[in-house]
Amino acid sequence: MSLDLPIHVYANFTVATMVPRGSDSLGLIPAGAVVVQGNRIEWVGALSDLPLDYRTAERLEGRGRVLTPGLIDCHTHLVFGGQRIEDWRKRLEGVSYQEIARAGGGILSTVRATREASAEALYEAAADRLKRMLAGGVTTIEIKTGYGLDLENELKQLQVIQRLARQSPANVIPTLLAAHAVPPEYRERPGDYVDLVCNEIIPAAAPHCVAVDAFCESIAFDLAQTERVLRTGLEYGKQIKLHAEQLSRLGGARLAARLGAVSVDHLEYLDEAGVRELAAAGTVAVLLPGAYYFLRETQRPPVDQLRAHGVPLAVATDFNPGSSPLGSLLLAANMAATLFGLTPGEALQGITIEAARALQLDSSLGSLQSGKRADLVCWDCTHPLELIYGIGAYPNAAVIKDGRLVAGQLS
Ligand code: DI6
Ligand code: FE
Repeated sequence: MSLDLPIHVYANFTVATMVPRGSDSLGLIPAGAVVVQGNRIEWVGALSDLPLDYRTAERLEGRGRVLTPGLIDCHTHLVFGGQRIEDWRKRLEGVSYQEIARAGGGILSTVRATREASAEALYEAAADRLKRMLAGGVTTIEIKTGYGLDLENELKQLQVIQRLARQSPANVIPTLLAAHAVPPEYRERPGDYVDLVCNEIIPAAAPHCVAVDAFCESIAFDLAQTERVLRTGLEYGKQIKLHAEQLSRLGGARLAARLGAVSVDHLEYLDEAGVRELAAAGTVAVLLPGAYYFLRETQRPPVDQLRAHGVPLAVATDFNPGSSPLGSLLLAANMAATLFGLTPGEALQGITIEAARALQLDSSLGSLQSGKRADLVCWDCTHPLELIYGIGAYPNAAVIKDGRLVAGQLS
Protein backbone atom coordinates (compact mmCIF):
# COMPACT_ATOMS: atom_id res chain seq x y z
CA MET A 1 0.00 0.00 0.00
CA SER A 2 1.43 3.34 -0.99
CA LEU A 3 0.74 5.82 1.78
CA ASP A 4 0.58 8.92 -0.37
CA LEU A 5 -2.55 7.93 -2.32
CA PRO A 6 -5.79 9.48 -1.05
CA ILE A 7 -8.07 7.30 1.05
CA HIS A 8 -11.85 7.41 0.75
CA VAL A 9 -14.25 5.64 3.05
CA TYR A 10 -17.62 4.70 1.55
CA ALA A 11 -19.54 4.68 4.81
CA ASN A 12 -23.02 3.52 5.74
CA PHE A 13 -23.81 1.70 2.53
CA THR A 14 -25.75 -1.52 2.09
CA VAL A 15 -22.75 -3.33 0.65
CA ALA A 16 -23.30 -6.29 -1.69
CA THR A 17 -19.76 -7.68 -1.66
CA MET A 18 -20.70 -10.61 -3.95
CA VAL A 19 -18.60 -12.86 -1.74
CA PRO A 20 -21.22 -15.48 -0.78
CA ARG A 21 -21.56 -16.48 2.86
CA GLY A 22 -23.73 -19.50 3.56
CA SER A 23 -27.21 -18.87 2.21
CA ASP A 24 -26.40 -15.21 1.54
CA SER A 25 -25.34 -15.25 -2.12
CA LEU A 26 -24.81 -11.48 -2.18
CA GLY A 27 -22.45 -11.31 0.81
CA LEU A 28 -24.53 -8.46 2.20
CA ILE A 29 -23.17 -6.05 4.82
CA PRO A 30 -25.86 -3.66 6.12
CA ALA A 31 -24.34 -0.40 7.41
CA GLY A 32 -21.13 -1.41 5.69
CA ALA A 33 -17.99 0.42 4.71
CA VAL A 34 -15.54 0.09 1.84
CA VAL A 35 -12.15 1.75 2.11
CA VAL A 36 -10.54 2.74 -1.19
CA GLN A 37 -6.97 3.92 -1.55
CA GLY A 38 -6.04 5.14 -5.01
CA ASN A 39 -7.39 2.53 -7.42
CA ARG A 40 -7.57 -0.37 -4.93
CA ILE A 41 -9.96 -1.59 -2.28
CA GLU A 42 -8.15 -1.62 1.06
CA TRP A 43 -10.78 -2.84 3.47
CA VAL A 44 -14.43 -4.02 3.48
CA GLY A 45 -16.61 -4.64 6.54
CA ALA A 46 -19.19 -3.28 8.95
CA LEU A 47 -18.75 0.45 9.60
CA SER A 48 -18.71 -0.33 13.31
CA ASP A 49 -15.56 -2.43 12.73
CA LEU A 50 -13.75 0.25 10.70
CA PRO A 51 -10.08 0.20 11.76
CA LEU A 52 -8.91 3.29 13.62
CA ASP A 53 -6.46 4.22 10.84
CA TYR A 54 -9.35 4.99 8.50
CA ARG A 55 -11.58 6.91 10.89
CA THR A 56 -10.21 10.31 9.96
CA ALA A 57 -10.17 9.68 6.18
CA GLU A 58 -12.55 11.49 3.84
CA ARG A 59 -16.01 9.94 3.96
CA LEU A 60 -18.68 9.47 1.35
CA GLU A 61 -21.99 8.97 3.11
CA GLY A 62 -24.19 6.17 1.81
CA ARG A 63 -27.27 6.76 3.98
CA GLY A 64 -28.24 3.14 3.43
CA ARG A 65 -27.88 3.19 -0.35
CA VAL A 66 -26.59 0.11 -2.16
CA LEU A 67 -22.94 -0.38 -3.14
CA THR A 68 -22.02 -3.18 -5.58
CA PRO A 69 -18.94 -4.07 -7.59
CA GLY A 70 -18.85 -2.52 -11.06
CA LEU A 71 -20.97 -4.65 -13.40
CA ILE A 72 -19.22 -6.82 -15.99
CA ASP A 73 -20.68 -7.60 -19.42
CA CYS A 74 -18.64 -10.60 -20.56
CA HIS A 75 -20.15 -11.11 -24.06
CA THR A 76 -20.97 -8.30 -26.50
CA HIS A 77 -20.69 -7.46 -30.18
CA LEU A 78 -20.73 -3.70 -29.56
CA VAL A 79 -18.92 -2.59 -32.74
CA PHE A 80 -21.12 -2.85 -35.83
CA GLY A 81 -22.53 -0.83 -38.72
CA GLY A 82 -26.22 -0.37 -39.51
CA GLN A 83 -29.16 -2.05 -37.82
CA ARG A 84 -31.41 -5.06 -38.52
CA ILE A 85 -34.94 -3.76 -38.19
CA GLU A 86 -35.90 -5.50 -41.45
CA ASP A 87 -34.74 -8.90 -40.10
CA TRP A 88 -36.74 -8.31 -36.96
CA ARG A 89 -39.88 -7.44 -38.94
CA LYS A 90 -39.52 -10.63 -40.98
CA ARG A 91 -39.04 -12.73 -37.87
CA LEU A 92 -42.17 -11.26 -36.32
CA GLU A 93 -43.98 -12.47 -39.47
CA GLY A 94 -42.65 -15.98 -38.85
CA VAL A 95 -39.42 -16.19 -40.88
CA SER A 96 -36.70 -17.85 -38.78
CA TYR A 97 -33.26 -16.45 -37.89
CA GLN A 98 -31.69 -19.37 -39.80
CA GLU A 99 -33.83 -18.77 -42.94
CA ILE A 100 -32.85 -15.11 -42.96
CA ALA A 101 -29.17 -16.08 -42.55
CA ARG A 102 -29.31 -18.65 -45.39
CA ALA A 103 -30.88 -16.03 -47.68
CA GLY A 104 -27.79 -13.82 -47.16
CA GLY A 105 -29.33 -11.55 -44.52
CA GLY A 106 -28.67 -11.82 -40.81
CA ILE A 107 -25.04 -11.56 -39.75
CA LEU A 108 -23.98 -11.01 -43.39
CA SER A 109 -26.12 -7.89 -43.73
CA THR A 110 -24.29 -6.43 -40.72
CA VAL A 111 -21.00 -7.51 -42.33
CA ARG A 112 -21.87 -5.46 -45.42
CA ALA A 113 -22.72 -2.40 -43.30
CA THR A 114 -19.61 -2.81 -41.14
CA ARG A 115 -17.27 -3.18 -44.11
CA GLU A 116 -18.75 -0.04 -45.66
CA ALA A 117 -18.43 2.00 -42.46
CA SER A 118 -15.29 3.98 -41.65
CA ALA A 119 -13.38 3.19 -38.47
CA GLU A 120 -14.39 6.66 -37.27
CA ALA A 121 -18.11 6.02 -37.80
CA LEU A 122 -17.89 2.62 -36.11
CA TYR A 123 -16.06 4.21 -33.20
CA GLU A 124 -18.58 7.02 -32.75
CA ALA A 125 -21.55 4.63 -32.69
CA ALA A 126 -19.87 2.13 -30.35
CA ALA A 127 -18.57 4.87 -28.03
CA ASP A 128 -22.12 6.14 -27.62
CA ARG A 129 -23.38 2.64 -26.74
CA LEU A 130 -20.50 2.16 -24.31
CA LYS A 131 -21.10 5.49 -22.61
CA ARG A 132 -24.69 4.53 -21.88
CA MET A 133 -23.64 1.16 -20.55
CA LEU A 134 -21.03 2.75 -18.31
CA ALA A 135 -23.66 5.14 -16.95
CA GLY A 136 -25.72 2.03 -16.17
CA GLY A 137 -22.94 0.63 -14.01
CA VAL A 138 -20.92 -1.49 -16.48
CA THR A 139 -17.22 -0.92 -15.74
CA THR A 140 -15.79 -3.92 -17.65
CA ILE A 141 -16.98 -5.10 -21.04
CA GLU A 142 -15.85 -7.73 -23.50
CA ILE A 143 -16.27 -6.72 -27.15
CA LYS A 144 -16.00 -9.10 -30.12
CA THR A 145 -15.15 -8.53 -33.75
CA GLY A 146 -17.00 -10.75 -36.24
CA TYR A 147 -18.61 -8.32 -38.67
CA GLY A 148 -15.51 -7.81 -40.81
CA LEU A 149 -14.79 -11.40 -41.88
CA ASP A 150 -11.66 -10.50 -43.83
CA LEU A 151 -8.22 -9.45 -42.68
CA GLU A 152 -8.66 -5.74 -43.27
CA ASN A 153 -12.07 -5.43 -41.68
CA GLU A 154 -11.47 -7.70 -38.69
CA LEU A 155 -8.39 -5.57 -37.91
CA LYS A 156 -10.48 -2.44 -38.43
CA GLN A 157 -12.93 -3.67 -35.80
CA LEU A 158 -10.08 -4.52 -33.43
CA GLN A 159 -8.64 -1.04 -33.86
CA VAL A 160 -12.01 0.45 -32.97
CA ILE A 161 -12.20 -1.78 -29.88
CA GLN A 162 -8.69 -0.72 -28.86
CA ARG A 163 -9.59 2.93 -29.31
CA LEU A 164 -12.62 2.39 -27.06
CA ALA A 165 -10.28 0.79 -24.51
CA ARG A 166 -8.02 3.86 -24.59
CA GLN A 167 -10.70 6.54 -24.57
CA SER A 168 -13.39 5.13 -22.32
CA PRO A 169 -12.95 4.82 -18.57
CA ALA A 170 -14.38 1.30 -18.94
CA ASN A 171 -12.13 -1.74 -18.94
CA VAL A 172 -12.53 -3.09 -22.50
CA ILE A 173 -11.54 -6.69 -23.33
CA PRO A 174 -11.14 -7.44 -27.08
CA THR A 175 -12.06 -10.83 -28.56
CA LEU A 176 -11.46 -11.98 -32.12
CA LEU A 177 -14.57 -13.59 -33.66
CA ALA A 178 -13.41 -13.89 -37.27
CA ALA A 179 -15.16 -17.29 -37.37
CA HIS A 180 -18.61 -15.77 -36.90
CA ALA A 181 -20.02 -16.59 -40.36
CA VAL A 182 -18.73 -17.65 -43.76
CA PRO A 183 -18.36 -14.42 -45.77
CA PRO A 184 -20.11 -14.26 -49.16
CA GLU A 185 -16.86 -14.47 -51.18
CA TYR A 186 -16.18 -17.88 -49.55
CA ARG A 187 -19.75 -19.15 -49.69
CA GLU A 188 -18.90 -22.20 -51.83
CA ARG A 189 -15.61 -22.96 -50.05
CA PRO A 190 -15.94 -22.43 -46.30
CA GLY A 191 -12.79 -24.51 -45.68
CA ASP A 192 -10.77 -21.85 -47.50
CA TYR A 193 -12.19 -19.21 -45.18
CA VAL A 194 -11.15 -21.28 -42.15
CA ASP A 195 -7.65 -21.40 -43.72
CA LEU A 196 -7.67 -17.61 -43.98
CA VAL A 197 -8.78 -17.28 -40.34
CA CYS A 198 -6.10 -19.67 -39.08
CA ASN A 199 -3.23 -18.71 -41.37
CA GLU A 200 -3.68 -14.95 -41.65
CA ILE A 201 -6.34 -13.37 -39.46
CA ILE A 202 -5.47 -14.97 -36.10
CA PRO A 203 -1.70 -14.40 -36.53
CA ALA A 204 -2.26 -10.73 -37.43
CA ALA A 205 -4.88 -10.14 -34.75
CA ALA A 206 -3.21 -12.02 -31.90
CA PRO A 207 -1.28 -9.03 -30.51
CA HIS A 208 -4.52 -7.04 -30.34
CA CYS A 209 -6.95 -9.45 -28.69
CA VAL A 210 -7.24 -11.41 -25.46
CA ALA A 211 -9.39 -14.27 -26.72
CA VAL A 212 -10.46 -16.14 -29.85
CA ASP A 213 -14.14 -17.08 -30.26
CA ALA A 214 -16.16 -18.87 -32.97
CA PHE A 215 -19.80 -19.61 -33.82
CA CYS A 216 -20.31 -23.38 -33.94
CA GLU A 217 -23.71 -23.83 -35.63
CA SER A 218 -25.32 -25.20 -38.79
CA ILE A 219 -25.45 -21.67 -40.26
CA ALA A 220 -21.81 -21.01 -39.34
CA PHE A 221 -18.94 -23.46 -38.59
CA ASP A 222 -19.05 -27.21 -37.95
CA LEU A 223 -17.16 -29.03 -35.21
CA ALA A 224 -14.02 -29.75 -37.23
CA GLN A 225 -13.78 -26.16 -38.49
CA THR A 226 -14.40 -24.82 -35.00
CA GLU A 227 -11.68 -27.07 -33.59
CA ARG A 228 -9.14 -25.72 -36.08
CA VAL A 229 -9.96 -22.13 -35.16
CA LEU A 230 -9.83 -22.73 -31.39
CA ARG A 231 -6.59 -24.72 -31.60
CA THR A 232 -5.02 -21.92 -33.61
CA GLY A 233 -6.13 -19.44 -30.96
CA LEU A 234 -4.41 -21.59 -28.34
CA GLU A 235 -1.23 -21.79 -30.43
CA TYR A 236 -1.10 -18.01 -30.37
CA GLY A 237 -1.49 -17.98 -26.59
CA LYS A 238 -5.04 -16.67 -26.59
CA GLN A 239 -7.90 -17.62 -24.30
CA ILE A 240 -10.61 -19.48 -26.19
CA LYS A 241 -14.39 -19.32 -25.90
CA LEU A 242 -17.27 -20.45 -28.08
CA HIS A 243 -20.82 -19.62 -29.19
CA ALA A 244 -22.22 -23.12 -28.76
CA GLU A 245 -25.53 -25.00 -28.71
CA GLN A 246 -27.54 -21.83 -29.40
CA LEU A 247 -29.88 -23.11 -32.09
CA SER A 248 -29.04 -26.82 -32.27
CA ARG A 249 -26.84 -29.41 -30.57
CA LEU A 250 -23.58 -29.79 -32.50
CA GLY A 251 -21.40 -30.60 -29.49
CA GLY A 252 -19.37 -27.40 -29.61
CA ALA A 253 -19.53 -26.85 -25.87
CA ARG A 254 -17.95 -30.24 -25.13
CA LEU A 255 -15.24 -29.63 -27.70
CA ALA A 256 -14.45 -26.19 -26.29
CA ALA A 257 -14.41 -27.46 -22.70
CA ARG A 258 -11.98 -30.24 -23.66
CA LEU A 259 -9.73 -27.66 -25.27
CA GLY A 260 -9.76 -25.59 -22.07
CA ALA A 261 -12.19 -22.82 -23.04
CA VAL A 262 -12.68 -20.10 -20.43
CA SER A 263 -16.36 -19.93 -21.30
CA VAL A 264 -19.01 -21.39 -23.59
CA ASP A 265 -21.88 -19.11 -24.39
CA HIS A 266 -25.65 -19.50 -25.17
CA LEU A 267 -26.06 -23.29 -24.45
CA GLU A 268 -29.83 -23.58 -24.98
CA TYR A 269 -29.39 -27.07 -26.52
CA LEU A 270 -26.69 -28.34 -24.15
CA ASP A 271 -27.30 -31.87 -22.81
CA GLU A 272 -26.25 -33.40 -19.49
CA ALA A 273 -23.13 -35.05 -20.91
CA GLY A 274 -22.08 -31.58 -22.05
CA VAL A 275 -22.87 -30.14 -18.63
CA ARG A 276 -20.56 -32.75 -17.06
CA GLU A 277 -17.71 -31.78 -19.37
CA LEU A 278 -18.10 -28.11 -18.49
CA ALA A 279 -18.02 -28.98 -14.80
CA ALA A 280 -14.92 -31.15 -15.22
CA ALA A 281 -13.10 -28.45 -17.19
CA GLY A 282 -14.13 -25.55 -14.94
CA THR A 283 -15.52 -23.75 -17.98
CA VAL A 284 -17.98 -20.93 -17.27
CA ALA A 285 -21.47 -21.14 -18.83
CA VAL A 286 -22.45 -17.70 -20.15
CA LEU A 287 -26.22 -17.35 -20.48
CA LEU A 288 -27.59 -14.87 -23.00
CA PRO A 289 -31.31 -14.50 -22.39
CA GLY A 290 -31.57 -11.41 -24.60
CA ALA A 291 -31.01 -13.54 -27.71
CA TYR A 292 -33.44 -16.20 -26.46
CA TYR A 293 -36.07 -13.50 -25.92
CA PHE A 294 -35.49 -11.55 -29.13
CA LEU A 295 -35.43 -14.66 -31.35
CA ARG A 296 -38.50 -15.95 -29.48
CA GLU A 297 -36.77 -19.25 -28.78
CA THR A 298 -38.47 -21.84 -26.62
CA GLN A 299 -35.58 -24.17 -25.74
CA ARG A 300 -34.11 -23.01 -22.43
CA PRO A 301 -30.56 -23.75 -21.29
CA PRO A 302 -30.35 -26.59 -18.71
CA VAL A 303 -29.93 -24.28 -15.72
CA ASP A 304 -30.93 -26.87 -13.11
CA GLN A 305 -28.34 -29.34 -14.40
CA LEU A 306 -25.66 -26.67 -14.69
CA ARG A 307 -26.33 -25.64 -11.10
CA ALA A 308 -26.43 -29.24 -9.86
CA HIS A 309 -23.05 -29.96 -11.44
CA GLY A 310 -21.52 -26.78 -10.04
CA VAL A 311 -20.87 -25.04 -13.37
CA PRO A 312 -20.30 -21.29 -12.81
CA LEU A 313 -23.15 -19.28 -14.39
CA ALA A 314 -22.48 -15.87 -15.91
CA VAL A 315 -25.01 -13.63 -17.68
CA ALA A 316 -24.34 -11.14 -20.48
CA THR A 317 -26.22 -8.92 -22.93
CA ASP A 318 -24.82 -10.38 -26.19
CA PHE A 319 -25.44 -6.78 -27.40
CA ASN A 320 -25.62 -7.11 -31.20
CA PRO A 321 -27.91 -5.75 -33.91
CA GLY A 322 -29.37 -9.10 -35.00
CA SER A 323 -30.25 -11.42 -32.16
CA SER A 324 -29.95 -9.23 -29.07
CA PRO A 325 -30.09 -5.44 -29.44
CA LEU A 326 -30.00 -5.26 -25.67
CA GLY A 327 -28.12 -2.39 -24.08
CA SER A 328 -29.00 -3.13 -20.47
CA LEU A 329 -27.03 -5.68 -18.48
CA LEU A 330 -29.53 -5.33 -15.64
CA LEU A 331 -32.34 -6.32 -17.99
CA ALA A 332 -30.27 -9.33 -19.11
CA ALA A 333 -30.01 -10.31 -15.43
CA ASN A 334 -33.75 -9.87 -14.96
CA MET A 335 -34.37 -12.10 -17.97
CA ALA A 336 -31.91 -14.71 -16.68
CA ALA A 337 -34.09 -14.98 -13.57
CA THR A 338 -37.52 -14.60 -15.19
CA LEU A 339 -36.95 -16.64 -18.36
CA PHE A 340 -34.15 -19.08 -17.39
CA GLY A 341 -34.83 -19.68 -13.69
CA LEU A 342 -31.72 -18.28 -12.05
CA THR A 343 -32.36 -17.04 -8.55
CA PRO A 344 -32.12 -13.24 -8.33
CA GLY A 345 -28.91 -13.74 -6.32
CA GLU A 346 -27.43 -15.96 -9.04
CA ALA A 347 -28.43 -13.37 -11.64
CA LEU A 348 -26.55 -10.62 -9.77
CA GLN A 349 -23.56 -12.94 -9.33
CA GLY A 350 -23.81 -13.64 -13.07
CA ILE A 351 -23.12 -10.01 -13.98
CA THR A 352 -20.41 -9.48 -11.35
CA ILE A 353 -18.17 -12.20 -9.94
CA GLU A 354 -19.15 -14.97 -12.39
CA ALA A 355 -18.78 -12.63 -15.36
CA ALA A 356 -15.31 -11.78 -14.04
CA ARG A 357 -14.57 -15.50 -13.94
CA ALA A 358 -15.73 -15.85 -17.57
CA LEU A 359 -13.02 -13.32 -18.51
CA GLN A 360 -10.45 -14.79 -16.10
CA LEU A 361 -10.43 -11.50 -14.24
CA ASP A 362 -11.88 -12.73 -10.97
CA SER A 363 -8.64 -12.27 -9.06
CA SER A 364 -8.89 -8.51 -9.54
CA LEU A 365 -12.56 -7.75 -10.34
CA GLY A 366 -16.14 -8.83 -9.71
CA SER A 367 -16.44 -8.53 -5.92
CA LEU A 368 -15.77 -6.03 -3.16
CA GLN A 369 -12.72 -7.44 -1.38
CA SER A 370 -9.51 -5.90 -0.20
CA GLY A 371 -6.83 -6.02 -2.89
CA LYS A 372 -9.27 -5.83 -5.81
CA ARG A 373 -9.60 -2.89 -8.17
CA ALA A 374 -11.85 -0.12 -6.87
CA ASP A 375 -14.63 -0.51 -9.44
CA LEU A 376 -17.83 0.27 -7.54
CA VAL A 377 -21.35 1.41 -8.22
CA CYS A 378 -23.43 3.38 -5.74
CA TRP A 379 -27.11 2.83 -6.49
CA ASP A 380 -29.94 5.05 -5.39
CA CYS A 381 -31.91 2.23 -3.77
CA THR A 382 -31.92 0.31 -0.51
CA HIS A 383 -31.84 -3.37 -1.60
CA PRO A 384 -29.43 -4.79 -4.19
CA LEU A 385 -32.09 -7.00 -5.75
CA GLU A 386 -33.98 -3.87 -6.83
CA LEU A 387 -31.40 -3.83 -9.63
CA ILE A 388 -32.57 -7.18 -10.95
CA TYR A 389 -36.25 -6.82 -10.17
CA GLY A 390 -36.88 -3.69 -12.23
CA ILE A 391 -37.67 -3.99 -15.94
CA GLY A 392 -36.13 -0.96 -17.57
CA ALA A 393 -36.72 0.98 -14.33
CA TYR A 394 -33.34 1.42 -12.68
CA PRO A 395 -32.03 3.44 -9.77
CA ASN A 396 -29.54 6.19 -10.55
CA ALA A 397 -25.96 5.00 -10.51
CA ALA A 398 -22.78 6.75 -9.45
CA VAL A 399 -20.03 4.78 -11.16
CA ILE A 400 -16.50 4.60 -9.77
CA LYS A 401 -13.76 3.10 -11.94
CA ASP A 402 -10.36 2.49 -10.39
CA GLY A 403 -11.29 4.79 -7.54
CA ARG A 404 -12.49 7.69 -9.72
CA LEU A 405 -16.05 8.85 -10.33
CA VAL A 406 -16.68 8.34 -14.08
CA ALA A 407 -20.48 8.63 -14.37
CA GLY A 408 -23.36 9.91 -12.28
CA GLN A 409 -23.09 11.84 -9.04
CA LEU A 410 -22.06 10.90 -5.54
CA SER A 411 -23.90 13.16 -3.14
N1 DI6 B 1 -24.83 -15.60 -31.81
C1 DI6 B 1 -25.35 -14.44 -31.45
O1 DI6 B 1 -26.20 -14.30 -30.63
C2 DI6 B 1 -24.72 -13.37 -32.20
N2 DI6 B 1 -23.69 -14.08 -32.87
C3 DI6 B 1 -23.83 -15.37 -32.65
O2 DI6 B 1 -23.10 -16.19 -33.13
C4 DI6 B 1 -25.67 -12.80 -33.20
C5 DI6 B 1 -25.02 -12.01 -34.26
C6 DI6 B 1 -25.97 -11.42 -35.25
O3 DI6 B 1 -27.08 -11.94 -35.52
O4 DI6 B 1 -25.59 -10.39 -35.80
FE1 FE C 1 -22.86 -13.50 -29.33
